Amino acid sequence: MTTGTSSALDGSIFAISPHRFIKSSPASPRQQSGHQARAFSHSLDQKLTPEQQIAFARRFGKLEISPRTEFALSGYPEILVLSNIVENGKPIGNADAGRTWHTDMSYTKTPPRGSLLYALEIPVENGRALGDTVFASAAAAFESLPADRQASLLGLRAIHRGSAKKYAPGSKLGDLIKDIPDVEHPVIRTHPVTGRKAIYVREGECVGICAKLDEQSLPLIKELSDLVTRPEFCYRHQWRVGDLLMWDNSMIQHMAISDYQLPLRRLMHRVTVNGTVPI
Ligand SMILES: O=C(O)CCC(=O)C(=O)O
Ligand SMILES: [Fe+2]
Repeated sequence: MTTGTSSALDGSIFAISPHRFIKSSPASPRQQSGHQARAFSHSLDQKLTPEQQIAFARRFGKLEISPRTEFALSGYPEILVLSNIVENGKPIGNADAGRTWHTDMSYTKTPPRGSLLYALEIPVENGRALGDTVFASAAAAFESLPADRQASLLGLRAIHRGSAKKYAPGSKLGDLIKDIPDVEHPVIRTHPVTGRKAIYVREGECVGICAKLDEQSLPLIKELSDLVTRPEFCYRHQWRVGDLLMWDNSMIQHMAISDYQLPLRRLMHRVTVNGTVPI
């Protein structure tokens, strides 16, 4: 596991200061794929207004409006608040987002292309930040397989089921997505801009492989899921206030670590960029 540098991810996630970009023209396809080529993570010590985060995210495509409207930032339906903070007896954000390994909303026909998460408050205990996020390169995992094994996976399709996801008890998102019909996506996904290939299945969200019996597909889903999250493909981000991380959902899986609770507060603003049908 890499901590403090994101080299394990080979550029499918990056931390950046949008201030340099916001005023310029929309990102070209080449710039848009440029973030595939490098990754870095250091304290950016920046302040972003909701307008600036939204303007920056728009450079990469149209923005999603979350179904969890009760946790949208007031006046900004594009911003989803992730937080454990309770004000006047009411949670101000989604407190349990992403607690298991996943790629965002793979249970939809057009899962988001990328997500931009901005840290406003980070829990700290004994000088150490808590509430890290771990990212795994599903592309590096695929590339680690021998060529014949890679070839055997191309062309397979997996069934993704929203209701199969594990949510914290009482989670409203679980209720919202429980009736979404199953969707099929390729087991090996190709990046729409760079052509890079990555494993796009996750145990607990994929319930089968098309045209295969459960006895074959479930062990395959487990094997590929375990491969993606091997320590050598992971990067664990220890957040600092002001960090903005953007990741590419087609190439990355991630998980939020739940190792803090009130009175330690965590507050994040998340913006999601629309995606296309996975190929
Ligand atoms: O809060 C986090 O660290 C990540 C939550 C998550 O999975 C997401 O924003 O997509
Ligand atoms: Fe997520």
